[in-house]
Amino acid sequence: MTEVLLEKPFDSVALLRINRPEAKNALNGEVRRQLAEHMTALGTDPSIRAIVMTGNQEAFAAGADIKDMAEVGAIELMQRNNHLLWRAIGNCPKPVIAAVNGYAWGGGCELVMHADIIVAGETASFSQPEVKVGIMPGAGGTQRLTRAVGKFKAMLMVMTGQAISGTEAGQMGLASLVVPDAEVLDKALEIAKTISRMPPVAIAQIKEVLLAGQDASLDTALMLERKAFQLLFASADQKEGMKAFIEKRKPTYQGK
Ligand code: CO8
Repeated sequence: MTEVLLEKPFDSVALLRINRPEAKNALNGEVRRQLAEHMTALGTDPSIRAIVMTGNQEAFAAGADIKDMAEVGAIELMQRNNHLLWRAIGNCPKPVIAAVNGYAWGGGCELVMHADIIVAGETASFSQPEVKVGIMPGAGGTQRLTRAVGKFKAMLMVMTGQAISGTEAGQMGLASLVVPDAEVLDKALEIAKTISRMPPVAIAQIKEVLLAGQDASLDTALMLERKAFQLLFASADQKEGMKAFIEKRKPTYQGK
């Protein structure tokens, strides 16, 4: 797999790099397939506790590959079943951190929004420019963006294709953290390392409940939270975490 490179910068942390620099990391079928395969494998690999996905300094990804879809028909597009590849990324049970430098446009911005935590460089560029090529976002750009920044900012971005900087993305709620461009990957890896030391069962429950709760009524979401909270008292890591606190020592979590 060369369109998406897998590295292990440290124990328990995987780094996925989109690797099509000649096309500004445009997401062709192969990139999406490889991303989905990696996410599926890493999602069930007990040795992995956090995943960072990134591109390069110029581009996280400048969109879906326009050359790959310029002549496609609606039925062929439907039969590509691309949503299954996107779903594999969105359904990854491990924490996913996007480290964003350069263009995160179109499908690239949508890919970023599949992550749980977004670290953006100050001069990164976020945009949903699909309307400029006669289409609209098709992998969550109208929905995840609206949930992140609200209706009015989302409408402005999606209807004009106007790009915003990483700094603006941070102010609007489209990034968890904004740092100087040169520090993006290190910061994302540092966050991944911190999370990788947390109890994995609790991290998995936090991710699942937070995401599922977004689409539920408040009462249902609070019930989901309560059940997951109670479930964690069946974990060895809860016993270890609280015992370690009382004994004034560092906990050792085993993911059990
Ligand atoms: N698709 C295909 N090729 C691309 C893309 C892309 N999205 N972006 C850049 N490239 C290619 C260029 O064609 C060029 O190739 P070549 O050297 O062969 O001419 C190479 O990358 C370098 O790009 P530029 O020379 O254009 O570089 P610049 O620095 O001048 O400009 C930009 C960079 C501003 C990012 C510019 O390349 C651009 O505007 N790209 C297109 C951005 C865009 O419109 N993205 C949205 C695409 S539509 C989409 O994402 C729909 C998502 C739906 C999700 C569901 C999918 C199935």
